[in-house]
Amino acid sequence: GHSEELRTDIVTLTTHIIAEQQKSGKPATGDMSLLLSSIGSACKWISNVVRKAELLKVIGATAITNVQAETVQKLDVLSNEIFINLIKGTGRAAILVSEENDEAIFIESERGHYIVVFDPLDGSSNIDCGVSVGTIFGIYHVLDRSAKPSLKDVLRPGTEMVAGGYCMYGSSTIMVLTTGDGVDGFTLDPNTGEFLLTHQKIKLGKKKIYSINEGNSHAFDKAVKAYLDSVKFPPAVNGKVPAYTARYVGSMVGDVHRTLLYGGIFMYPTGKLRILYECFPMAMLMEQAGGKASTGRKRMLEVVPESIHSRAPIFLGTAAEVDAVEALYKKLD
Ligand code: AHM
Ligand code: MG
Repeated sequence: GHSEELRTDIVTLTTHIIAEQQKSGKPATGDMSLLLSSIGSACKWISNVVRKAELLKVIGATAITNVQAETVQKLDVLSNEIFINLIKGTGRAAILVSEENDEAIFIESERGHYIVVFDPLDGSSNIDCGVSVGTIFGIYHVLDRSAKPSLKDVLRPGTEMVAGGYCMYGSSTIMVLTTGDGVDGFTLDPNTGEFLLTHQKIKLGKKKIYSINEGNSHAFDKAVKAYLDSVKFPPAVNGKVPAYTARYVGSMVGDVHRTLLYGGIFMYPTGKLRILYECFPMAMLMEQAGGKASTGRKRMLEVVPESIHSRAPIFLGTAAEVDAVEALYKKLD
């Protein structure tokens, strides 16, 4: 039979980041490459704990109770510690903002010029039933390298983000990243422990899918209700009703990942999701993949968060769908 030749033209997350930096022609210190590659390492470790979680609960339970009735650490707390330690270890960050920490973390010694905002394990309410969860992150430069880092460096519009992405712990572990020149995806190869470039320059798919927690309908604005009606009850074309398909994982990375690859629109209109480390990175990815992201009333990336954990409504996906939502807001507000 025909045996497939082993490929040798391998592009890893790290080599890809370095190549992109060189291509951009900007003088680079390698700080950003180091940061992104440490985010990659953090995600591998988080992937590992996520994948062991169920087994540890069942098999590890007795072993753990023997050691002073200590409770098993929650996965989101564990993921947060992993992420923080790996980023701090690069010496390239000045401020860290995590969903898990009420206050921003200002790095005192070995400080660099970057700010990393992140949700170490988003969608963790899904973990006990094996549904995909993920890490979301964004990166800013500090405003002024010679000044002492402050919250002013963080409370900035998403248009100033220099990189954003997520890592999804799904049927495989996949890292999706933008540094402002398109979106690329890297799949974790469990054999070599490398993130390999598997999805080059992702462009939003074209399927008609809407994704929303409709249990919150009682709280939806008129515009959202009107939009939902329009996708569920479109006028018939040649005797067929071109209704959309509904998909809702309830895990932002899962819902955004599907939206990127297949197309459609993801909505969380009641303002649960956090601007800095949930909305901005996903909005940046969408725009870089040819889509849009909006609060319904304005471009998501132009929002300026009032505080590090501020929330906003979000609509993201295919440009035409997001435009339709915005038009309804203009009309019905
Ligand atoms: P979390 O940060 O507490 O995990 O909440 C964020 C998650 C998102 O992943 C997801 O889009 C949303 O909450 C789902 O919310 P709901 O369960 O209300 O539909
Ligand atoms: Mg979250």
